[in-house]
Amino acid sequence: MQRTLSIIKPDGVSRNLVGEVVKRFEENGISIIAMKMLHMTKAQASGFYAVHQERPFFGSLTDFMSSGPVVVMVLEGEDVISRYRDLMGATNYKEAAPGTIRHDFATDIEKNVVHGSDSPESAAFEISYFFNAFEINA
Ligand code: 3AN
Repeated sequence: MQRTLSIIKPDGVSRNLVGEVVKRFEENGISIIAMKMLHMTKAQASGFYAVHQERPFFGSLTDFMSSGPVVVMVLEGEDVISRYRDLMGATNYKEAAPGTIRHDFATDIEKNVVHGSDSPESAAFEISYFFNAFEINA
């Protein structure tokens, strides 16, 4: 069993896509074992994306991620890190395969509806960034 962090980004929440994303997890046998809505400060978004701090899009990305509420979830399942990344689709929605969340809903390379951890190490960091042990219903 593996865990990963999912974020429905501010564009996904404001466009009423929470149910659509959650439905895709439930239909694909991915369990949601923790979930909450929160609105990050710019500093909190910068801490979350610290690995990208040298990238040219860092300022814009952290402005966007702190622009409105997000829904954060811990997902659990076999091989869930790569299974969830397959459901999300490529970072650039123009390259995302039909039927993926980003292909179906993203409008921009930055405003691409969802985030998912890319490795077991980043999943551990990202889950602990938002959830304590009491909030995870294992
Ligand atoms: P992913 O979310 O697919 O793992 P990362 O980790 O490479 O992609 O990038 C993190 C986030 O940064 C992306 N979800 C997207 O919002 C934003 N991003 C990535 N590449 C670009 C880019 N070239 N221009 C603007 N924003 C980007």
